[in-house]
Amino acid sequence: MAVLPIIIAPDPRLKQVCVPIDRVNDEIRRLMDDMLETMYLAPGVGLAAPQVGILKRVIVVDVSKDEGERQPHLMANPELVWVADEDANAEEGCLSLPDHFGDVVRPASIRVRYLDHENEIRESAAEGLLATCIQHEMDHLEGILFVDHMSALKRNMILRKLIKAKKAGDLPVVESAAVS
Ligand code: GNR
Ligand code: NI
Repeated sequence: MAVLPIIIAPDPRLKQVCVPIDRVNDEIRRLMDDMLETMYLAPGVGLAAPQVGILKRVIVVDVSKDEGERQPHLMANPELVWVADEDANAEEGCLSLPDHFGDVVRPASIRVRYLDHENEIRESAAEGLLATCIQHEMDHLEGILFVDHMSALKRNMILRKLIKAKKAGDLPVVESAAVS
């Protein structure tokens, strides 16, 4: 497994709509495993492939608190097949917007259909932090960040601070893969 560099906003790679994968083959399984290792090290409770520069519809999530009892969810091509009428407001953070937080309203519970690590179609229900996190990761696959759900004033304040921090050398700047 490998730890991958995480892209910090603003960055055009975080604004792209990601492409579906054909099947979960060895390459995608390896990507999922690398993303999980990257997420645990960060540490974070979720990670989407575009955050490591891979514009494919792959996400990983683990909201378990106890390191001894990890509960990783590895998902390719996730789709919401049901959302509750009831909304929930939760404070969100993002590894691509380090040290910034904001409240986001989303459906309180969901059902999500996806391909798992073994390329099997699965469907899971989620509520609470797990539902929040899955929706946050699915947003990344559409090029949407949690700040896009906030006012333009708050969003631009955060993005300007990140630009400043990158210029000051306080945040990593991840290069695009070289074109060969
Ligand atoms: O680590 C993360 N924490 C978090 C907290 C509340 C709502 C969503 C998240 S996801 C975030 C990791 C991340 O950036 N995933 O894309
Ligand atoms: Ni995020």
